[in-house]
Amino acid sequence: MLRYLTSGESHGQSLITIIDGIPSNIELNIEDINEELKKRQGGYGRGGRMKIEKDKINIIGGVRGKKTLGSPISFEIKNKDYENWSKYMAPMEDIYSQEKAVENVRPGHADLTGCLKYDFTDARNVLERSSARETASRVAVGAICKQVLKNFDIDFVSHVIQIGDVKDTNLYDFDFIKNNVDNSEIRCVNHNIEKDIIKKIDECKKEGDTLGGIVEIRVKNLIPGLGSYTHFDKKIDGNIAMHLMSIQAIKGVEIGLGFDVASSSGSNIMDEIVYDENGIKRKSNNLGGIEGGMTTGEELIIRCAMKPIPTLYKPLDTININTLEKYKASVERSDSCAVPACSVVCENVVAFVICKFFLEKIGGDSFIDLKNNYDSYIKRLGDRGWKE
Ligand code: EPS
Repeated sequence: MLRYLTSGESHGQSLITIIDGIPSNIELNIEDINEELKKRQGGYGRGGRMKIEKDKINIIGGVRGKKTLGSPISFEIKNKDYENWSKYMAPMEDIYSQEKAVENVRPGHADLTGCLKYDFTDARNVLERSSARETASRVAVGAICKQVLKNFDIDFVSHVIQIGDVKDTNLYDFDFIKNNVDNSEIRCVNHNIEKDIIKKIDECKKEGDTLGGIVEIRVKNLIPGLGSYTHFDKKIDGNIAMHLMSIQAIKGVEIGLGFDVASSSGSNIMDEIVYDENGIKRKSNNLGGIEGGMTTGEELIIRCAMKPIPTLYKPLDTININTLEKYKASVERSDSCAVPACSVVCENVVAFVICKFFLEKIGGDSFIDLKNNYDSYIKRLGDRGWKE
């Protein structure tokens, strides 16, 4: 079973990750992993921290001579900012915790409930781990998973379709998004609305406020049958939603038409099935590539709504958690808009889930076993009328 664990605080020494279940003899390209990390750091609206960090993966175990060993892969992403924080964050030394204490808990962040639950008088103990800094680990995990799946032509892309109230309602081809998204500093492929969004982020930043938005993730060249209808926890849509909802600030996930399915009749929603020289296909893809908790082989279309970051330079009303007196919330360095970065995070989180279900369906301890099992499944599907 593919699984991973992450550890590390936002201003601690580093982020540590162990990923277990990647088969042996998968070639890894470190530049591609670092490129994903770089994309996560980018995007118009990011705060000061991204000027300090240059996230890079340092693989420690589970890989030899650029090939996976089939054993757990461990890696580290260093926090350069630790140099400025060691006297407040050192794990095993006396620290000056009071100087960086956060007592005026920020509405919308984990601060208040985290302090109550874990019995802290300083919300720094909470925010250091609840920070979206942790998503650097998740992106690197997804980037490794993508390198497994690229051997089977499974490809991923993500883009921003809404920031604040500026929305792009077009549905683009996968390749169009792939070819254009990295040229946009807000990861939005519609250049007509790009300027409006940048203006909106600038205005928001000036007011000390933050903006959320919606990102879309696409996966192409999938095979039918990842996931299962047979039990609730085997459904791939349920797993995708669970992993995406666990990303900091995500408040909604939809697949295909998503919430719009509710306002239309069944005959307008279901994707009719045809068989011709291209094999078994659907005439449309309203259900976003998943039926009965399984991939259909059509493109996966997923959207996520991100709330505005709760750390505001224009702080809201709150209380001091220790005195319970009324205060304005603590002001911490923050991003005015992290929606473009969020699209990179969501894409890589989906890559992990797809890889997990792919490995479960296809199986194999080594790349060659995986390849043989894949070919045999594709052949069997071919006998039933499905074509790649
Ligand atoms: C982040 C690092 C953080 C923030 C942001 C995401 O850096 P710092 O706290 O040092 O400014 O930029 O964190 C949050 C949005 C949050 O809510 O904590 C990163 O690496 O993505």
